[in-house]
Amino acid sequence: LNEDAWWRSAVIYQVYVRSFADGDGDGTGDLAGVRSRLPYLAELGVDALWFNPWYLSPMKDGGYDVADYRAIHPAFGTLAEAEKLIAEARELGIRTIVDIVPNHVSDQHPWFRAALAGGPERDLFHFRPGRGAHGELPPNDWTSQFGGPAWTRLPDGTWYLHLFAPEQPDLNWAHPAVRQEHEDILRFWFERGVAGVRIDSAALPAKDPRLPDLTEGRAPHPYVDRDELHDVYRSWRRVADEYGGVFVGEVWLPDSERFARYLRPDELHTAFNFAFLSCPWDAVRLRTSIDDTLAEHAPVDAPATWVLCNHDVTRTVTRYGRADTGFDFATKAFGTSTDLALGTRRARAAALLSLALPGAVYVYQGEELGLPEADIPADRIDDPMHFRSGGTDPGRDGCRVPLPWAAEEPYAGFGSREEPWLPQPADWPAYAVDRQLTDPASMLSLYREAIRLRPAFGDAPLTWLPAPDGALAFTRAEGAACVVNLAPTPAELPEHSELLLSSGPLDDAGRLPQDTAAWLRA
Ligand code: TEU
Repeated sequence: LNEDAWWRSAVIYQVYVRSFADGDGDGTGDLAGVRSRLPYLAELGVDALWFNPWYLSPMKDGGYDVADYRAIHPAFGTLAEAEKLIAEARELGIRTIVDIVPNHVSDQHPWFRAALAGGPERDLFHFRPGRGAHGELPPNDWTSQFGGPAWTRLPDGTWYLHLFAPEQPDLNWAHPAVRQEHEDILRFWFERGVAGVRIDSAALPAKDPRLPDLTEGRAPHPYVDRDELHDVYRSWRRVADEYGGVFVGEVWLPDSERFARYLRPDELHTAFNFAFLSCPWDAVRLRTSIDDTLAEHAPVDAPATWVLCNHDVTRTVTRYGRADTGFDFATKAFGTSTDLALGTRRARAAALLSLALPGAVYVYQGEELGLPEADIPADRIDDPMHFRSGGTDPGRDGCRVPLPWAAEEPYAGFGSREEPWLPQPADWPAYAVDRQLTDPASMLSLYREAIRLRPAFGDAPLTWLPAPDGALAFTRAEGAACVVNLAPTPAELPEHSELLLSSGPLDDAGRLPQDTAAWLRA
């Protein structure tokens, strides 16, 4: 495959810096921690690292509230250190992707502070008078993604728009200075050697200037997927092309045709495909999801991407381990319980499935360790989603817990001298990297083997093979095939094929048991 097209089939590892590794022992992960673990990432075999926002930030939303897009958060390190990290990773063959947040800034960003002081920077945001006799009601009926109204009132009586937390005021993308600034920010990071940019909330930045009520129900939507965005991303693409940089958009859209409109030779190279996050563990549904994804990408010649989890969703082994327990007469409710052994088996099979599909695969830190979702004690929750939902949503901290590196060390080897910013569950040492490295049956060993063997699938398209009910089988280049069995009946493997890797043991008759995947070569 052409070097320039590395992103078409890359394995991209997502680093949530705050929880990856603590280099200076203060309880928060940092760039020193990442640098010290680069050999681990190289041995895992990943092609690129995507860093969640590592910029200066009051951390009201895990860094998605950016106060300065050109400065590294002091708890993480310095800009010079980031440059070193980018160069050191590149020497190991690993590219870097940074996370740009165009929809909003922190309320501590100099622009918003100047706007609050009454400067012309007000035009860079959405300030409006309220409704009601005394302006005491929000300007419209929009709600925040984290719950509650999307508006906050200032002491002077005006309101400002925030689709997320109040500390994340939305930018006015109709203003030329906003566009100019973001193109400069892209240049700033491409100049520092980054190979790509993730675009946060990529379908949200443009707003209907009338800011109409949602209940007006008029199309197009006043803030989701507006046509103006395509012009913005076309000018971003011209910047990226100067540096050979690539984009991955976080484009949450239910309509696949609207989604594909972002994937153009003159717009975004790729976008996250979140379909597996909501797809049940069912052979027919998975196959349909894969076919739909491939079909929506084919006409625009963009590679598909595959995502099993990220920093916003319940960890994979927990999600796949949720078995509906039916009606519970004690609580008079339909309950769900989590069977982690089942979830882990399925997550292992899902890993082999994703890594065999055509396109790029994202691996979220800890996914390769099979970490479950953690329960966070109420008094330690950090995520604004929890607070803004009035406490009904547990928030996203359960998938953001500091990683276990060494079973025998304090805080499972995360590197902290004091308790890390989020507490680790008591069984975290059992998942530690050092334990898993010496266990050929561990999740980490499976990911390492799978990433090493993945080139066997080449860059050829997928062809489905006949498979028993409840199983999936497909082949790609040079006769490499993947079989996943979701059914209780063991599946026969194709004759005369060599087993490259399986997510669990075969049965005594050499068949593939339930919730197991295998890679084969004819
Ligand atoms: O998420 C965008 C987004 O749409 C979220 O509301 C997402 O649906 C939710 O987190 C799912 O649980 C991005 C980031 O990934 C997220 O971490 C940020 O909080 C958000 O943008 C605001 O920048």
